[in-house]
Amino acid sequence: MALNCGIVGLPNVGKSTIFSALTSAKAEAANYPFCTIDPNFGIVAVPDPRLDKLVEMFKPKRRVPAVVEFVDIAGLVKGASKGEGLGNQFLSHIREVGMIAHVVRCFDDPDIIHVANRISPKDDIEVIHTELALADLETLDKRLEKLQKQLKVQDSAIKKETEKEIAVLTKIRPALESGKPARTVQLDDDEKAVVQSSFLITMKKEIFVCNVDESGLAGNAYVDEVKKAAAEIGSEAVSICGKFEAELSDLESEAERREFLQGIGLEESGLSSLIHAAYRLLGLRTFFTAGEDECRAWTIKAGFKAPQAAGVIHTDFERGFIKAEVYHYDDLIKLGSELAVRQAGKLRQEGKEYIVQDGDVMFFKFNV
Ligand SMILES: Nc1nc2c(ncn2[C@@H]2O[C@H](COP(=O)(O)OP(=O)(O)OP(=O)(O)O)[C@@H](O)[C@H]2O)c(=O)[nH]1
Ligand SMILES: [Mg+2]
Repeated sequence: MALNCGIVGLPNVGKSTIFSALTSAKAEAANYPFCTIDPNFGIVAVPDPRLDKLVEMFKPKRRVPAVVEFVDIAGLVKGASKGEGLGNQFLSHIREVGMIAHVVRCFDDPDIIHVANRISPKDDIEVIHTELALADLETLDKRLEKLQKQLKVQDSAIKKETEKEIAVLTKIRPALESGKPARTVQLDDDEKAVVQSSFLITMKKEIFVCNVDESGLAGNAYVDEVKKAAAEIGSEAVSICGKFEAELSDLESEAERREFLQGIGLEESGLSSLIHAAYRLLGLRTFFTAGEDECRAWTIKAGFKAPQAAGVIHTDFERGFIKAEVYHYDDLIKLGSELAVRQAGKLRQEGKEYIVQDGDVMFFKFNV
């Protein structure tokens, strides 16, 4: 269940620059709006120093980090839902991502065209939110039309489900109509489960990415504006400077990267602050499997029980789950080796009801 993340924003704000810097893929970036037409897909390893430490201890043949997929699409302009610019047909490429990264221009440079001829993060964000809401309104209305037809069927169970979905969609509609994200509508868990299948983009969590230049990394007035907008919707904003990020990802060793970051007064890279924010907002957790063959990080949702976590590795593991042997990464570091963990009685046998914790090192016993 790798996390995937769709990048949206106005044209020419630096989406492809950031995408390339994050993924080391070379997406075309140029100083004209609508440079990107076909979507770019890229995969990055989730930076996790714990996995590096496990590799140091187990010296496995393979090191497999968790990954995040990014999708970079064409920019949206005001009126995109009515066909302005390239329209919003490209949104179909991000309908099924787990999260939205909304890139906002937070740098001054008279040479780089801004489609509205002014730099105003607040207005830019509003334009994108309106266009996404209108795109969702279109999706929602199509769905409603289909559901209305479905109401005519005789099967009472289907009819009941259909009525339920119509009720939820009708509840969401006014928000979209006024340009607000669907996620601003209060829904209970039942209702949320109903809309999941209709792929509303504005139901997804959204993180703002401030595209800053070197001087903006320490913060600037534009970044403050974005942070305020993020706080209003219970989200977060991270700053990324494409140039720094690209240089950083070219460095070979962890020590070099740390030195580079310290040199500019940062604790972590833009990539890792973005991924950490995403894990926080989406409630994602990491567990590990570690041995001589392979050390690997796995992504799960908070609250996953042991069999569900096993299912992320292989469906057979979930189906035939017997038990899990578990210890915590922190105990391994404290005690120095797996053997020491065992001897200290910190390796536990856990059953079907065990809720996997972030940093657990797990070994599953199963039978199929
Ligand atoms: N000065 C400056 N220029 C930047 C920065 N980030 C991106 N640019 C430039 O802005 C222009 C647009 O960047 P892109 O990455 O192509 O923008 P985009 O959002 O993908 O644009 P579309 O695909 O057209 O929607 C390019 O010329 C970049 O080099 C920055 O932080 N500072
Ligand atoms: Mg682009």
